[in-house]
This record gives sequence, structure tokens and C-alpha cells, in this order.
Amino acid sequence: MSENCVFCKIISGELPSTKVYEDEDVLAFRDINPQADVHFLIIPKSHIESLAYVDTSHAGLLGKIMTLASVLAEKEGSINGFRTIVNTGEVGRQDVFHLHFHVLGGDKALPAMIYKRS
Ligand code: DGP
Repeated sequence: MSENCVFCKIISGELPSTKVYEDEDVLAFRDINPQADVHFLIIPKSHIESLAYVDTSHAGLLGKIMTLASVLAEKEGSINGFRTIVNTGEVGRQDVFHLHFHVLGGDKALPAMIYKRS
């Protein structure tokens, strides 16, 4: 747990979220500012700042997150595919510095690239 990290506060229950999935290692919850009809985040429960901070010891955790993406996308109603995005650091326009995998989808094709609606 990292003090002042909004996602650590969601994990601890200090801040509310609409949960999609939870186990001992990861939490998935709907994005507060959805950019598609389906938009949720999958995060590790351990505080890792970004994808730039992972190493081989995180391989199992990252594999679990990637595997969950397709299962949870379908559960959330994205039947015919989805997009995963991991914004990393300043160049990647990362806003929350707790590693998170965006999963976006729905029942219609997404734009070729994602631009923030607001
Ligand atoms: P990024 O720009 O990749 O760091 O995306 C951060 C995402 O986190 C952004 O799409 C909005 C979402 N977000 C930020 N704060 C909260 C929150 O308190 N609750 C939820 N559910 N999502 C949040």
C-alpha cells in the first residue's frame, strides 16, 4: 500500500469502486470516466508504479492479468473483442501511478485509436 495512491485506497476499500473481479493478487473495477461502452481496469494489489517498474519476478502476475482481460471483457459484455491499453509514464500520459491495464470494448468497433472523450 502506498500512501496517497488512489488505487491503493480502492484496494483497501477506503474509496468505493464498482468491482468486476477480485482475488488475492488482483482487482478489476470499472473506470470512473469510461471511454467506451465497456471500460474497466485490472490492477495488481501490490503497488507497482507502472509497467516501467516490472521485472521477471512479476511475470506470473502479468500473465494472470492478461489472461483475465479476455475472460472479464466477455463477462462485461464485450463479446467480439476488446482493446487493452497500458499508459506508462509521462510520455504514455499515465495519470495514476499504480500499474493498471485498461480494457475497453462493447458491441461496436472502437475507433482506430482511442482519444479521450473528456
Ligand atoms: P491513466 O491515464 O492510464 O493513468 O488512467 C487512469 C484511469 O483511472 C482513468 O481512465 C480514470 C481512472 N480513475 C482515476 N481515478 C479513479 C477512481 O477513483 N475510481 C475509478 N473507478 N477510476 C478512476
